[in-house]
Amino acid sequence: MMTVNSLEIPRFSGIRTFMRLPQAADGQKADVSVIGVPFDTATSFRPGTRFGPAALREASLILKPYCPVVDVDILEHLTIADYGDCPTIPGYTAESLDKIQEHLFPFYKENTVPVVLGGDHSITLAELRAFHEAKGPAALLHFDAHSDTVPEYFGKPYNHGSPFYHALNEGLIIPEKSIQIGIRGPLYDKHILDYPKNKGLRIVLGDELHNRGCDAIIAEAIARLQGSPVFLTFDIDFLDASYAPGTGTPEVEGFSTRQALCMVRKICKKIDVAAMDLVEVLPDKDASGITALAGVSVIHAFLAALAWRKSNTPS
Ligand SMILES: [Mn+2]
Repeated sequence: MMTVNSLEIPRFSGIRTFMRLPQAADGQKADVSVIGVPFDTATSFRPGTRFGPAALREASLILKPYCPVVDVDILEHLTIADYGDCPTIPGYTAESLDKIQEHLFPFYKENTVPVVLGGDHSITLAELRAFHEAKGPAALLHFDAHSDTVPEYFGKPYNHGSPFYHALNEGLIIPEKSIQIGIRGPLYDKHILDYPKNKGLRIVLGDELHNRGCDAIIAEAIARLQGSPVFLTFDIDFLDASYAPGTGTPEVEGFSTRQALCMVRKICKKIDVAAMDLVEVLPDKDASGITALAGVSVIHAFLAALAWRKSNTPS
């Protein structure tokens, strides 16, 4: 599947699809399926991630297919198509989660790797439900400043701070094969992480990642995730607020874009990632576009690792 030749047609021209790749017609199959989920009703603080998919597509115009770090040409080994946006019902979280799950299910059922552009982090619960329905429980590789395991907000279950509480509760993820990386910032109380920890989820606090370094955590993540189908969810606020100001709940004491790309490339070369999402990009607060650029770069890092795996697997 060919992208537009940016040496002939300038990359700032044309209709915006992810990486200028073809917009897929119904029934068309690709190794990787890009789908936007423009939903931000479940945001606890500042809203606006409903415009995330559009901003990510715009930022992705700048991406090129060859990754020198991994030494792989993504489009040489993967067909990728943009399937447009998933329908949602603004203002109605539970109903939207059902709609998102229904819309995404065929992608998880097919032999394709869905890459979802968020949207607030509540959408990952719908993705994990669809994933579970199609493939069974997932091993979770989760980059975030927040654990997102709060049982309820304002007496209501669905919020962008609660998807992994429900994922654990509904058996959508295998806790002993899952890992959260980069969790930091002040919490509501001392015991708020007890539930996921007691379930067996590995939570790598941001402070631990800073102290032990990326390589130690990369090795631990690979050991934990290897041998299972993995769901990768990347909340852009894993990055420090200085690298990703355009997000709903930014946190300081975080990580650089370079550290994130390095971790994603190294981990994803060694594990079987069956689906990913990139959530919480908020364009209104992203004055210079660096957050969306960081977001699509994380996706590019993942695609490079996926292409590398394909090129190194004997067929
Ligand atoms: Mn999150």
